[in-house]
Formats: sequence, C-alpha cells, structure tokens
Amino acid sequence: MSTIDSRPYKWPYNGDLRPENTALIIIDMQTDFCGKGGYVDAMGYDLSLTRAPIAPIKAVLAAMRAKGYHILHTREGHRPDLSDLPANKRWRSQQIGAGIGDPGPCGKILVRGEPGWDIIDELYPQDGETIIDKPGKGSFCATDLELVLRMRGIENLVICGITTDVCVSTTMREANDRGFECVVLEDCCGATDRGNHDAAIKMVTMQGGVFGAVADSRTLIAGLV
Ligand code: C5J
Repeated sequence: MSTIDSRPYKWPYNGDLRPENTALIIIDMQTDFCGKGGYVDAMGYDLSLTRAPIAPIKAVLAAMRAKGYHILHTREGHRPDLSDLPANKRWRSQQIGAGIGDPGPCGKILVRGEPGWDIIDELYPQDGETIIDKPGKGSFCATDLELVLRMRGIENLVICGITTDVCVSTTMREANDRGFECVVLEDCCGATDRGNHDAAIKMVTMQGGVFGAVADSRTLIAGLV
C-alpha cells in the first residue's frame, strides 16, 4: 500500500500507487500560454501566473521520469486550415485581440506547427513520451487519450499544467468521469487569474474529493514509490 499525503484524502484512494499504473499528464505548457508574444500575452494577462508552475513541474517530471512512471504531454491547437476551430471560439478570441489563427510574434496563434504552439524548452517531451494534440480544452475531447491510457493499464493520473481553471480543470473532470483516479498538484498549475486558480483547486476538494485529490510537488515527490 502506498499513498501520498494529499487532501481531502490520501491519494490514490486504494493505495495502489505504482509506476506501471500511474501517469503524469502535463497540460498545455506551450509558449502560447506562458511565453512572451504568445496567446495569453496577447490577451494582456500576467505571464508570471502561468510561468510560476514551470520550476515545480520540472522537479516532478524529473522525479517521475527517474522512477519510470508514464509521462504524457498535451498541446492545445488547431489544424493550419482551421477546419477544427469552432467559429465561436475564433470569434471570442478576436474580441479580446488575440484571434486564434491570426499572425502574432510567435506565429499563428494556437495553430499546430507554429513556434508559439509548441511546448516550452524547459519541459519539452523526451523520446518515447506521449504527446496528445487536442483542439479543445479537455484532453479527452476529439483525441485518443483514453485509448492510450487504457491500453497501458493506467488507472491513476497526476495532473498539472496550465491553465488551472480551464484545460487542467476540464481534463480532470473528464478523467474523473471515466473512472481515472486523479490528483492535481496545486503549485504545478497556474491560471490567468489567481482567484480562479484558488477556486478551481478548492472545487476539487468538495464532497470528499468530487474530482479527486489535491497535493503539491514536494508531497508528491516524497510519496513516489
Ligand atoms: C485556455 C488552457 N485557457 N490551456 N487553454 O484557453 O487552459
């Protein structure tokens, strides 16, 4: 039996924490969400909030790689012809001056293959790690993520990345509904608004852990088998 010291319960619920059945999933650590000239920067939000998790994620990634856990990364983005970009998503981004598909300092915003869309160097995937390219906020929508997890026998998900209240939260909810046992690392996430980050984390802990559990990078690393 092995658990980590999370809240509101010790995770995972059944004490079955092993590298074979547990994956780290790092959500959307792309230049567009945390780099100068990217999508979040173009919208005028404070980049320090979405950059704050880079160092703690790096520590977790190194620890989980060293112990042989499954590692997955996601990227939000659209096909170059924008055929998978809903018209309302494009319109809303244009309203805030950061039109998805429009040219910017890091190439076309949130378009696959453009410099701003890729994962930042500090957290770049190694050979053999899975990358899930997703057109939406949730990582299960229009992707093969669930199939990949089931084929590998993964039951537990350690979730982190950006942004806490959007893609991290949506992915955790989708995973929870599919029966995956999730923990979110609060210092390994960031939002474009501090209050939204705090609220998204608090929501997880209601109802005995309605979407799973909450921990931080140090506790997780200390509890890894
Ligand atoms: C957003 C994300 N916030 N990765 N995407 O649009 O959370």
